[in-house]
Amino acid sequence: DLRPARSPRGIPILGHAPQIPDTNPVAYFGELSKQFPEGIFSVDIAGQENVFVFDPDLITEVCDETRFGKPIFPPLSHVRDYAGAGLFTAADDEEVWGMAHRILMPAFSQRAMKGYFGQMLEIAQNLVGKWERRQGQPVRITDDYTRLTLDTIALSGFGYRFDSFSKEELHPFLYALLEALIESMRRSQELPMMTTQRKDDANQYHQNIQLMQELVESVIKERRQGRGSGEDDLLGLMLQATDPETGKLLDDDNVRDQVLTFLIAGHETTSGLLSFATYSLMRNPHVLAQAYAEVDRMLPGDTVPDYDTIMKLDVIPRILEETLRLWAPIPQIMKAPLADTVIGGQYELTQGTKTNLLMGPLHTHPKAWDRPDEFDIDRWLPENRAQHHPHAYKPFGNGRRACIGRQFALTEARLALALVLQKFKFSDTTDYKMDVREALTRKPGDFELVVRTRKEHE
Ligand code: MNH
Repeated sequence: DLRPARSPRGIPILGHAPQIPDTNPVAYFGELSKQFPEGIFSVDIAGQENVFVFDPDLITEVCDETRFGKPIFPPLSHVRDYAGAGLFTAADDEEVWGMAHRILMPAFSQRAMKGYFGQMLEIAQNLVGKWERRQGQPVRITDDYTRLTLDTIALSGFGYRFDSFSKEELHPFLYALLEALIESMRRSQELPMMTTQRKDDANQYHQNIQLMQELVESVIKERRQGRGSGEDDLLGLMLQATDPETGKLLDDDNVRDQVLTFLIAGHETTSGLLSFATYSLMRNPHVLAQAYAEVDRMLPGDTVPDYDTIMKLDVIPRILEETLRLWAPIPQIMKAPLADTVIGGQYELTQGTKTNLLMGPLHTHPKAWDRPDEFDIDRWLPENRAQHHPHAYKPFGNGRRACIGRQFALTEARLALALVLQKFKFSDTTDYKMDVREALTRKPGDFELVVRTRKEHE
């Protein structure tokens, strides 16, 4: 028999919106999920039905691309205010999505990763240099990983240098982005008339968007004026490659949208991954010891890592996979049924219903994971991996709208973690308590550790 998904108790007329906190709403939905062992619930947000799903078998149905697509609703429709019709925020049926996807895929092949390796290494060495100079001092870990990932995507994707490690302050682009993301989230939780009343916030929002777009203009201008235009990096493809299907080039507006999209999507999440991985290693000394042993075996002394060695690592990739399970930097993605449908044989979803996948509850669902809260990298040994539920792990999303930058992120993160562990020891002198900050993606807030080079203390 058919039934609607259950809802938490709400206030009539206003729905559940008043209970949803402005900060860390996804963490709140994760808490709510504990009241719904059936793995699905429904919440009214600003007058709209939102279904949340986290049972792996229900997720299996939602991941069926013949039945569900990626809709562009708030907050993503607000992110379009700056990312436009870039890959992340384009609708499934927008022609530019398919064009950009086909044009940019070659830039994310495994072979392409080898081509970016030199630039990834250069920036990772900048991080190491900074931490060597900070010997014995507390370091803002997440900020420095953000410098690393922003500089890496800008250099390898666009030949553009932020030089973040030569500056005390984070680049203004990052403050503008953070504020814009928070404003996009906030707008998605209120009625439009509330947004209209917040005039100062709207002004600030437009200034932030302008700052980001001006930066993008200068990235593109530098390429158009400067060095040879035959580059086969992301920007080279965006400016020169024709779509094999339509034979068309991306237009200038779309190139701008893509550059901003990649500057955002290409750094936020990887910085979160590295931060949560470092945190997890501090909390799991036996895993940290395995990681040091691997690095000392594969990269003894001051050996400079090369691409082939990084691809042969085993412990570090499993640390990253387990980190993405417990701390997925994108904690929620949205799908919607293409037509009225029923999932789990009983839950009716009408066409277009906002259907949110909750990564935290999915990635710790007892149906799919033993000792779900334990950080256990042996889950990712080949023999154990084969036993996993096929749809209980979605840190990179699903189907054709899954992350195009997955290999890029994993290559960059493997290299950075390997280099950092080759050089440094950390001590958690302030006994850091995890303080997750959500701004579409999530990262640890105010995460500081004292860094010391390993040589002098062994
Ligand atoms: Mn990434 C889409 C997670 C790194 C560029 N990315 C997605 C989605 C998830 C995701 C989840 C699907 C979103 C949705 O369904 O709405 N991405 C990650 C994680 C990391 C990551 C966890 C790092 C760890 N992503 C990167 C990097 C780049 C990148 C690095 C670029 C170099 N991601 C994208 C783009 C999309 C995307 C572009 C949109 C793809 C599409 O819809 O065509």
